[in-house]
Amino acid sequence: MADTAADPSAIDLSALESELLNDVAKAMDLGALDAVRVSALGKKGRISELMAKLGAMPADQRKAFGQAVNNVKAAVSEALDQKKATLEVAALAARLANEHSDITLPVRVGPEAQGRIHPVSQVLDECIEIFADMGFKVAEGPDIESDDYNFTKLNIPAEHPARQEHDTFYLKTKPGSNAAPLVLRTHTSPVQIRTMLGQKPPIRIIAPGRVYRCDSDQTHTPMFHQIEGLVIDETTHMGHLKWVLEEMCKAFFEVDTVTMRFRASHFPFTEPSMEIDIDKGALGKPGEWLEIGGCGMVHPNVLRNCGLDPETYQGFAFGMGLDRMAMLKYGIPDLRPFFAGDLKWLRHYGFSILDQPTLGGGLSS
Ligand code: 2U9
Repeated sequence: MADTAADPSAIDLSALESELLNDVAKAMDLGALDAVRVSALGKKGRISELMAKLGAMPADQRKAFGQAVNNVKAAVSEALDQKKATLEVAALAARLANEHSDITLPVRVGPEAQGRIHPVSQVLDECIEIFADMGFKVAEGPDIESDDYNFTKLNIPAEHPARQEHDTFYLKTKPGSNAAPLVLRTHTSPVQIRTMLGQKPPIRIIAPGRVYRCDSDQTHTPMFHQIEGLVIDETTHMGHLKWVLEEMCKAFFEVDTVTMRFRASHFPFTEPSMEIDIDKGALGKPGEWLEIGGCGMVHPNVLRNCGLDPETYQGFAFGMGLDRMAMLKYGIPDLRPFFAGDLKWLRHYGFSILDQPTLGGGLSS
């Protein structure tokens, strides 16, 4: 037998080629094929080792033998490439036959579905939807107000006892200044004052927003939310006021009928003034009265203070606490967690951002 280690030209190249081509043909998957490639063409592969020995051969043999090894290498490389392409097509066909996507699976929950709308925002959105349907526009104003807009123009002059009842937060004035101090608004009524000063009737607005009173216990927080409404026209009367509030309560509590009681009261900015009670039947407990806000016909002095002649114009106003409305509608027992930023509470009492309240689609569904 020829010593191929000492004389590589003695090797039977055509037998080696057949052997390697046979190995390629037998490889059943891409892993097995790669093992054949490494055994033939890898660094220590059989063809690579023959190539490495070329340098040590006598020059007259080197060219012909090198050529012959290259032919084997080319044949094996081509067979490897072809087989690889065939196996890749087969592997893809097998994946397509076995793997499938279930397009009926629910969408994975993303951040937009995990976020929660605070009950106060939900109730505000519900109120805006209800009042917009009755033709009201939303009006807004600053949280820091002048004493004039928050009190004086609303028929609450300096020294009026109602100022004490409002537990007002006053902002510091410059030392030596005798200008009236600014206040954190104690109600959203200054928004209606600004509206009346800025536009002629007919006026039909709601004014929702934060209000501040220096008061805190189980049922009061120093900041809370109100929604107030104002309608000014030439013939607007108490019948309109009662109808608007009744429609509002039916839509808000999502019931067909609601029994209401307008109890005589007193506010400086309305005359006559009333407190609004509803029968708890709307909440499933008939026979008990529940106070939900106050209302009245706008006081002639307030109209005059805003440049409107009370002989020509009249109208009504009302006010309700949004936090209290959220507690009533959604059975939330305590006011304090409204402002605690507790995610566990928000996950329990909050609303999906994907469910926008609409009158047609349901306010709270
Ligand atoms: C103007 C004229 C009149 C708004 C009104 C009430 C009665 C009222 C309370 C409800 C619950 C405040 O949050 S609460 O404690 N509000 O009882 N508010 S009439 O009257 C106005 C407003 C603006 C120019």
